[in-house]
Amino acid sequence: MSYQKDFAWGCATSSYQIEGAYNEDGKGLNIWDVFCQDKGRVFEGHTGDIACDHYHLFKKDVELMASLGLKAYRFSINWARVLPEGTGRINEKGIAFYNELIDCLLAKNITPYITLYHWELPYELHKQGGWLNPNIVEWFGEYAALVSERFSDRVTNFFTINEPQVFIGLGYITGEHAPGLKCTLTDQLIMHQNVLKAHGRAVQKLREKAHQPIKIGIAPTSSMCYPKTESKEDIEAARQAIFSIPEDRYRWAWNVTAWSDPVILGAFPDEFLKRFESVMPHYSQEDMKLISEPTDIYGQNIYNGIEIRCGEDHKPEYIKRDAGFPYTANNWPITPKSLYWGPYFLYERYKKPIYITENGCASPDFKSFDGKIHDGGRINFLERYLTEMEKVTDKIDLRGYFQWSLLDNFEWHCGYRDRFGITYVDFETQERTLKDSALWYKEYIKQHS
Ligand code: IFM
Repeated sequence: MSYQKDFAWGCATSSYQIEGAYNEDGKGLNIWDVFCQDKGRVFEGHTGDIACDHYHLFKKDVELMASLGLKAYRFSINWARVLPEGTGRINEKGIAFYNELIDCLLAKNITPYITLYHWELPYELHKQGGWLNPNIVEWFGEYAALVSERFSDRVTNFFTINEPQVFIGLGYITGEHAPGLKCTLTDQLIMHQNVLKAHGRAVQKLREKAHQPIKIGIAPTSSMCYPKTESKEDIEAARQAIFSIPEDRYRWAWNVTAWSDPVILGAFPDEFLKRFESVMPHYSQEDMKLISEPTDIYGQNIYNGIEIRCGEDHKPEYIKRDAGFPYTANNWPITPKSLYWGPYFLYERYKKPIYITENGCASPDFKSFDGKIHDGGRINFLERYLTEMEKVTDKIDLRGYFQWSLLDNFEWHCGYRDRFGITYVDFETQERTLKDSALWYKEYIKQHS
């Protein structure tokens, strides 16, 4: 039971959540810039206009990472910063920003992992239909080609799309996230198709333009399922549950298989086909080939899970959480076993080297009289989850872990209320203070590297 030699111990962030500088140096607007202007959409009318001002403070942030001994850093490119209209005209100042960030990371021996899409859809593309327009497959391909051309001389790890479950589920089904739409099921399924095809085109383009061999994967999310006991029956029930598709019409997108099966296995799960075949857009053989363009790695964002046992009818039975069950500050259940059984089941099904591309928690952090942030709850969370993750290392090919997140940041429709960082950010002064959990993580990395 031990981590691989070059295990990528890292932190993750995303551009809109930390960069700020929303209209500087030629950047175009994206759907979140515009969504946040519509007051009442986000908690207390917060916006990502300034966020953590990482655009100006990135050197300091890389210093922080180095001080923690991080081996890897996963960040996303803000599409409209490099292509203000989404396609066509390149913004060289945006490219220069990411070049400097990458160089800074490499100078500190921190390996960069780039995510192409962490929900920053250029507003100009949204006006043309965004994910509903089939042209997005080529738009995304053009963007991927640019990223590869400009950065793959130094960056060799890429994730195409972060959490399609969330940006489709909350952005186009419930409307809580940008662009705030409640689309029909037919449109949702067209977007599902366009996302899958865009992923495939990005894989092709990243590889075509790469200056050296690179590794590519997707980074979805979903609730994991874990068995109540280690009996064969409970394990099988948890396996069935984790790969099933929620029946709730507003939550169908929150599943693993409708996204990852076509990407990795080249086919949709039967349950998905049975439920949606009459509404789904047509998929040609060529489409399926594009969607399943071979990838090298698999990312999964894991925050929590559901305990399952085998019911009397031999079907998975969801176990109700008892009174007193622990929850994070934003009300997510604390379920360390999801970081054992999640990767275990995913590796069994997809047989790809796995990265935990996000894991962490929100906690009610504030400064103590001694000026420090004693976030013991987060330490407890990380210790419990990482203890479970370590146990799975000898059963699967686990390559890395990215704690979410390096900094407190803009938590989407919850604004700056939910603090996920291991670094405390004072959003008035932009002062950064390492929390106790950051120092704990530093020590953990040291001991496990
Ligand atoms: O902040 C988000 C991130 O953007 C995507 N994954 C979950 C995190 C916490 O909600």
